[in-house]
Amino acid sequence: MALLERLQDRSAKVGVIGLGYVGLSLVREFARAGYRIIGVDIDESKIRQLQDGKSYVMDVPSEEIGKWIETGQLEVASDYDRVRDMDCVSICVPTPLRAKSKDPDLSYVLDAVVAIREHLHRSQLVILESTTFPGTTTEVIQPILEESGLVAGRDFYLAFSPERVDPGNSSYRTRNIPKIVGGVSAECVRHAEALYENCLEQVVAVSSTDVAEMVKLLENTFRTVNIGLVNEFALLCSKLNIDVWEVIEAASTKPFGFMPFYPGPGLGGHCIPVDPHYLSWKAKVNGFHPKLIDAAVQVNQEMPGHIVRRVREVLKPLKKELRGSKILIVGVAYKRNTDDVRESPAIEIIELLKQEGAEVGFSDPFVAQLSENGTRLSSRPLDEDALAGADCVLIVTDHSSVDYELVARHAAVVVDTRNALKDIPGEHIHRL
Ligand code: SAJ
Repeated sequence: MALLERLQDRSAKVGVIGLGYVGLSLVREFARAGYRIIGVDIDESKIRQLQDGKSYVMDVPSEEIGKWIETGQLEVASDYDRVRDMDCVSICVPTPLRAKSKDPDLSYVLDAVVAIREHLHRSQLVILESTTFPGTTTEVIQPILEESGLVAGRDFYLAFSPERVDPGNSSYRTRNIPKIVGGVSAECVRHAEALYENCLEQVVAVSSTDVAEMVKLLENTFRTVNIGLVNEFALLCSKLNIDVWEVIEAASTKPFGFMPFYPGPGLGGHCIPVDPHYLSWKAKVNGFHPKLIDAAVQVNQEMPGHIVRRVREVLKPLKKELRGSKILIVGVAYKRNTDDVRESPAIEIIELLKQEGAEVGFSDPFVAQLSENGTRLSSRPLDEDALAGADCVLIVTDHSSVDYELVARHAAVVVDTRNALKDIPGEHIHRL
């Protein structure tokens, strides 16, 4: 039976490469739609946890994983051989940046694609979901897969569909986030649509993989640039002694043409600080210099340094220097109510404070340990001792569960980078 029919009647065996927060969220929707799934991840510990019915992703419950494994609906493996049994393969591996050059690092994608090539078979559907620069699917992946002798659009199907998972967002899950799909040919799009239409509420086909790749970059670069704008506003407002938070709140009353963003200690996560670099890199290799995007990236990158200067400023009237001062950081995750510390600005802020000779500790209800420059810091309980024992309390992430009244009551001085203490008065509270 043709793949299209097997996708439509859900008898097709779907594969997911990369079982992180994106891959596992996709597995969940495939499972709910009734597909049989083969999940592959090179991290053996992930495979073991899944086989034991344990989840390591906040949004995918262990009970569901246990049920899929028990019923045999989900099989997981750490080797790519299982690709040969897949009718379609969704690639959900990381696309980070190279540490030094900040250039795109497609090594995880290339490893997966080279492995898939070894097992690629006729009428298989391959879909890349990882965020990347426009041209990746047709200029990088397609040639590698066609080294198998099979031709995309004729012998197998090749598409790009950007992941839009927002970890911890209970209103928008993979199922009800519209799914963008672009293909190497009309047939490729058609097959990718048939797969997703069975498990997601809305599928939006675009005219090419380049467009689909660019859609995701626009979405996230839009955020980076607007966060950069509001961070610059914060720096300007503090020069003019204007409360930027009040300005944003009042501007938000405009019912059209405005979308609030909020200043902060810098950009964290695996998307927003990364994606604009993928775009910039592609632009520059094509002789285009994205001035505005680069400027916004720079503003955001300078925020950790600004926060450290702010701490130094508030200690001065107390005749204290950073050197020898005890700084307690409240919240180190990259954004509120998540345990993810990837690219968190807190890490750079800790490094900078330590370079100035400060003694730094942290308290985060979601993060038990943090490794920074090779040393491991453990989260302290947020209690009166910890707060009163610090020369300055620095709020970097505004988790909802933190008792901010307690912080304001016992801290000698607070630098609040998230307006977490917005309704709490106090001369000792200093906002961005
Ligand atoms: N941030 C600010 N000010 C803001 C918003 C965010 O400083 O006004 C900071 C956050 O603290 C964080 C970083 O920017 O450090 C990124 O925050 P984010 O809210 O953009 O959250 P992410 O990184 O989880 O972005 C994801 C993205 N989802 C995908 O790429 C699939 C993004 O497209 C979503 O719009 C975003 O979640 C979301 O809306 O939550």
